[in-house]
Amino acid sequence: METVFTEKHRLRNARTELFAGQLVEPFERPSRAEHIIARVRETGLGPVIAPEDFGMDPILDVHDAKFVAFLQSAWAEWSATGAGGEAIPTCWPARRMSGRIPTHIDGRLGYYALASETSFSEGTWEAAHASAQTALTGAERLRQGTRAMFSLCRPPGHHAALDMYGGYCFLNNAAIAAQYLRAHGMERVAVLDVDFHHGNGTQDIFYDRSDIYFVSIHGDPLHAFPHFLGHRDESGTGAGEGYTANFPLPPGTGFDGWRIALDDALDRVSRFAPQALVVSLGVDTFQSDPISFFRLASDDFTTYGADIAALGLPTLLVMEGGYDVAEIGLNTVNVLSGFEAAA
Ligand code: OKP
Ligand code: ZN
Repeated sequence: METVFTEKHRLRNARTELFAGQLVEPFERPSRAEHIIARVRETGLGPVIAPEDFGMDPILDVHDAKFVAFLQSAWAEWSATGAGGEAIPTCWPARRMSGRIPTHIDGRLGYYALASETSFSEGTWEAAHASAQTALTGAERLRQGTRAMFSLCRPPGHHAALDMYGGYCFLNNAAIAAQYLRAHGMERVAVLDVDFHHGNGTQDIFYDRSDIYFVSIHGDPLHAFPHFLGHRDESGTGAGEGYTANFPLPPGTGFDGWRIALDDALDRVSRFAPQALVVSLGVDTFQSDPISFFRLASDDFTTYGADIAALGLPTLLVMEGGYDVAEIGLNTVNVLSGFEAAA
């Protein structure tokens, strides 16, 4: 399997994350990608290629233009206030308040953020843009007939919605790739999200559409971030009714329970009969992930990689979460090599 990767991910290197009432070193840190690419190289998974530049159009096909302009200018606007730290929203358009977009950066942060743990730092836009191009390059290789690609995206993307960032995500890499495949000849594309957290952004972007099927297996939002989306009864709206499926699972879920949900999810993908599959690949389902509550072991990642390959679809695996940094390379590449062995 080929991997798409660029060192530009390092431009996303926030110093702070609001966690447990304190500003701590972010869980989503550059060393995550470094461990993964090291394991890709050491296992000889396949060639590592640099992303090409597909420009802004495929990003604007998925995200709101004013939101994207905000991401591009947020750091400059924040720095201009003379603030000493990184940009963290402190107020939101809560229930029964106005939906007007504020002028001041403090208001704009709250308008476009869906959570406050994700500090906006210098270089964030540049890294997010490169991450989206990494996903697009994988999509383009798939379109040209490659069976499987790994886009080693960082920062991750699946929480980024039409016009919201947060949960460590700015641009929705998987959604941008899926939409690119739709715009370039594929009639039906499925997105399977196996990250521990619900892919609220991807669901939001495709919720009213029947041409992109979205299915997610994740920690029950009653107990886990993003808390306000990902319930079992969310199944799409309008023309998209029946084209979203959610499998929220309880704290302590191990591989046996998780795999039953995966079988169901794969069955639905198979019945949708897509021309390609995009996998939002997070390995924060691992038993010792510091912010999650599933119990998968390292070998389980190999097993489910093979399960996904058995669909027989052109498959783009897009990196999302995973925060046990010491094991992230092993767990991620286990999915990829499990896929390869069964493909
Ligand atoms: C991003 B991705 C835990 C708070 C968690 C943010 C988690 C973002 C996960 N108490 N806050 O889906 O891996
Ligand atoms: Zn996650």
